[in-house]
Amino acid sequence: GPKGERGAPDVGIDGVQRIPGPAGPAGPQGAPGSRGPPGLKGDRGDSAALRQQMEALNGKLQRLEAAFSRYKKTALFPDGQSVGDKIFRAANSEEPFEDAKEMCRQAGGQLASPRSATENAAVQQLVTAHSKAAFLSMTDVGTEGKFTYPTGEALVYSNWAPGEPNNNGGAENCVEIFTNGQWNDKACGEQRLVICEF
Ligand code: MAN
Ligand code: CA
Ligand code: CA
Repeated sequence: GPKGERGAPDVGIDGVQRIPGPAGPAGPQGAPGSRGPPGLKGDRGDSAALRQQMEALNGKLQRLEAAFSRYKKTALFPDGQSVGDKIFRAANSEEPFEDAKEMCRQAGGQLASPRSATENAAVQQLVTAHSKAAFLSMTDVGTEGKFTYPTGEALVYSNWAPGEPNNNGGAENCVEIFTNGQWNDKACGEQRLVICEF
């Protein structure tokens, strides 16, 4: 409550004006005010809402990954092989090098270019399944004896059969891969199984 009022000036019994006394002490505390109107409904806490969204997304991702894993198997069967990010796929045809190269380019890929023993084994698997040697992408057309990828990059991996490459007859600038996984330089005009990589 508010302080008491200051006393009014007064005149004593002796007729002398007295100085007003000091303000009185604070009054007693007032009664509590009435209850206010209810506030707006509060949000669920941020972390709880985010957790629920994360759990829902995680469940969706799990189901998507499982479905994709099975989908990949059907897509790779029976003529595909996947190694890391790379997918090899055999076409059901045998062509001269330039035609084989064009087929893969048209499909958005390029001829098989195994850059490791693992990739080579994947290509070998397709060659074995078809019992037909396949062309790889590499040639020594630029400089005789120096095999490169289509970009001109030198080989980072090779698996030449013993005695190869021998440029037999002075005219072997393409590469075939045998069912045993080994490579031989071969005339580009020969027809070989087409295997592309994507
Ligand atoms: C033999 C070897 C190979 C060569 C072929 C050509 O197998 O000399 O290096 O590429 O003949 O048919
Ligand atoms: Ca050659
Ligand atoms: Ca050869």
